[in-house]
Amino acid sequence: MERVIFHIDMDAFFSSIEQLSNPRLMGKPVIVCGDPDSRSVVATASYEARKYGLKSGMPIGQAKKLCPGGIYIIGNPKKYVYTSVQILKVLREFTSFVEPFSVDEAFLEFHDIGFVGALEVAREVKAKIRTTFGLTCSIGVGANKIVSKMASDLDKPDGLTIIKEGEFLDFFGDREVRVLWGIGEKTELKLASLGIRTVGDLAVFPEKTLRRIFGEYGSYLKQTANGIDDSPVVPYYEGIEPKSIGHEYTLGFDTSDKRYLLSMLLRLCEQVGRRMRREGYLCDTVTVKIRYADFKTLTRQRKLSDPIERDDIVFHTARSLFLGNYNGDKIRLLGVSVSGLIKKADLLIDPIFDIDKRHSSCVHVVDSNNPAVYINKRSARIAGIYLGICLNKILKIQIFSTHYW
Ligand code: DCP
Ligand code: CA
Repeated sequence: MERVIFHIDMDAFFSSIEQLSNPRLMGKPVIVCGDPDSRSVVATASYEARKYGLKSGMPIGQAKKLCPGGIYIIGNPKKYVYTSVQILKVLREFTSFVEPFSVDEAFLEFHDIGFVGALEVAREVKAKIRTTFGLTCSIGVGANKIVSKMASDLDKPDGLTIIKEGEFLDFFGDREVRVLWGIGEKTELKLASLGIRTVGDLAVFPEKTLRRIFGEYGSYLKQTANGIDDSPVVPYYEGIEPKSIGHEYTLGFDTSDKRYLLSMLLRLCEQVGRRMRREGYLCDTVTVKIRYADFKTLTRQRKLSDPIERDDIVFHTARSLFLGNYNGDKIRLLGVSVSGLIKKADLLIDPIFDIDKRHSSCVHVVDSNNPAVYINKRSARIAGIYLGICLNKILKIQIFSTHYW
């Protein structure tokens, strides 16, 4: 069965939605961020604002200097998640093989339509998204996920790029290795030390040597550089579980005040615990993230002896990780996440939580203040899965963190 994979990536997703909800914003530089008067960062900038050099993750102060006439809007995650769930539904009309990849990206798999058929379908998908939502997307088409993902980035916004089998290196051979999906800065440096600068260099480099240096990952590198990938598109209705649940917080000011930092850590642990219970998970690993004022970032994690869902144990572990690793310098951002998630419903024995009634009633009170996130029961299920997937993507994690909102 011949596969053709689409990667759909919505253009300037959050700001396009804001422009759509307020036509006066159309054609203007719109920046979606946290409180623009505090130390938040840019979540995204409309293409009009990108002309001034604005991009995701840029501190708001810097953005305002580059684009003083920009319209800075506090983001509304509910609206974005709602829209992405609706978009997924529309995509499901084209194929049942739809894998949400982040809040505004998805892979679609088609069988036996060939690249000519794919062009037609891709145009239909774009038209449908435009007429249904008034939004544009960019689509990459390829024989696998890596090729389609990289293709969708080539012609943004409102692009459509098809890379047929055997054409991957024509498109990417001369580009620097960092354009490859899954290659970070460290790998790039290591590759450079081997004289590998471009995708083409990597594509012809002996796999044996790569494996000796990078282990299994060496084979991945070689294959990716040749546009080879057989990873499946996993439709979301088959049940994708989140791998971690986390929150992070950029402090209002850099500080080394331990009491304040620990109180922030406690707040983060409560948020994480609340989410775990709401989504019905227990965890067995706690991770703490510390970003110092100079942006040096440290993450430390500890595995617990039993799966838990209690904030106090999460906090106790996070506190001990924090105190054991904190060097006393000023901190800019703190984060807490839990992983090793287990569905509570899948446990054969009662978790500690159910036995400890006192704690149970206590968290009930905490959780009852929780604002409703989901729109209705059905979309709650989809959004739950969806949020979970988003949490797995380092970048997208930030959407749901107090970082912005
Ligand atoms: N996002 C965020 N923080 C980041 C990156 C992205 O909150 N550091 C949010 C805002 C984006 C959305 O996720 O609108 C999707 O991210 P993309 O990287 O796909 O960026 P955009 O859709 O905004 O732009 P593009 O047209 O480049 O895809
Ligand atoms: Ca996007």
